[in-house]
Amino acid sequence: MTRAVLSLGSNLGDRIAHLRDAVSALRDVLLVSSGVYETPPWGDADQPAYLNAVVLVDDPVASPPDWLDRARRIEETAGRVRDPARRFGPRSLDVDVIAVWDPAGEPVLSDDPELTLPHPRAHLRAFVLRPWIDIQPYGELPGHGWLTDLLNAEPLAADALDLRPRPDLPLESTG
Ligand code: PH2
Ligand code: MG
Ligand code: MG
Repeated sequence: MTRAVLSLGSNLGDRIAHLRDAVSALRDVLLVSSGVYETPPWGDADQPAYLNAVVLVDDPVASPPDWLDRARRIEETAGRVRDPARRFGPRSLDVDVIAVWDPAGEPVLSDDPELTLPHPRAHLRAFVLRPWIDIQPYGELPGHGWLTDLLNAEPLAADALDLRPRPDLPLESTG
């Protein structure tokens, strides 16, 4: 059994539909999903604003690479086209594996370039940590400390001011 935190992002097409389709594709393993945030583009300013969210998932058999495969399949279903020249460029749907825990609840650490765990830039991204706090207020980013400490310190504290909660766009339908 592994538990994982996945980050969802979209800034092309019907952004909320892409995020909802991803959540729906994860229905069988979904424990909880965050609120949705409208976020300024990070890393490459010349692109539209994103919608971002985070989900906590759990699977009795999935290994860390299984989460990556699953994330990629969900991106492909959303029509994701990879532009090797724009690593941080616009995308219909991005599903990133942020952190994974083993059956004993220990964080999985990996420096494999295919799947580095935890995600090598998660500690720099308010658009990942802020939604994550929604669902795990006492959460820790393995190797970096409490989410709340990371988000309250610069440079993330300044970035967090620019995230706009979108309670009008719930990820899961309540009907
Ligand atoms: N993803 C990127 C690059 N920049 N900016 C925001 N706000 N949200 C993202 O999900 C994002 C980004 C590449 O993965
Ligand atoms: Mg990403
Ligand atoms: Mg990605």
